[in-house]
Amino acid sequence: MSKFELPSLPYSFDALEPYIDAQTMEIHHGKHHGGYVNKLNAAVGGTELESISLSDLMKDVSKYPVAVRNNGGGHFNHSLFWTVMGPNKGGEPTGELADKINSTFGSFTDFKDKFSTAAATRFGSGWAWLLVADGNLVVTSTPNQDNPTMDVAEVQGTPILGLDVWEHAYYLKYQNRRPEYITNFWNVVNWEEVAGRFKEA
Ligand code: MN3
Repeated sequence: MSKFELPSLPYSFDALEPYIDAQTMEIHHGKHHGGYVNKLNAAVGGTELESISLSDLMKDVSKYPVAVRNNGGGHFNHSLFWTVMGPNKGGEPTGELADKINSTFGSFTDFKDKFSTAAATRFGSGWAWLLVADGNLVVTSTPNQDNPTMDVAEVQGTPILGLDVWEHAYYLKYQNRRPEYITNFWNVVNWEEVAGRFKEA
């Protein structure tokens, strides 16, 4: 049992201040992400799903109980989310990723606008994504804890950047001001990590 584990945060809870506050990070990581891990383990424990990797669970998620979709998605999404942020980050990507963003979206500013709009217009709870599909960069969003690696996703591919727009991700600091949270997110994006994921996609 306890097959899946909550990964430790790669920085301190207050590392993303003032953009994301320490209390939000502590609750978000420990209670929310921790809760998805516990519920995922409960859903697969003692079943044949226990031997299947998280990425394989995502790929065929339509075949499994909805608890796997919700909590497996929650575990997958947050595990990515923590790593694509960091202290003293932000700025702009460089190298191949920067070139691809420019050729796909026109400019880095155009890309940011498109991603921010996807994040702001996702109704209710969900995620905004930058993903790679057939070598192309695509911006999309998903509801709840769905992600582009799931067979149920409208737009499928390998996510390289994700933004959690559930209220639990920003409400303590921003209340209903989701657009302000999205604007500030750009100050903590770890572009080295995103570029590494782009290379591997
Ligand atoms: Mn969350």
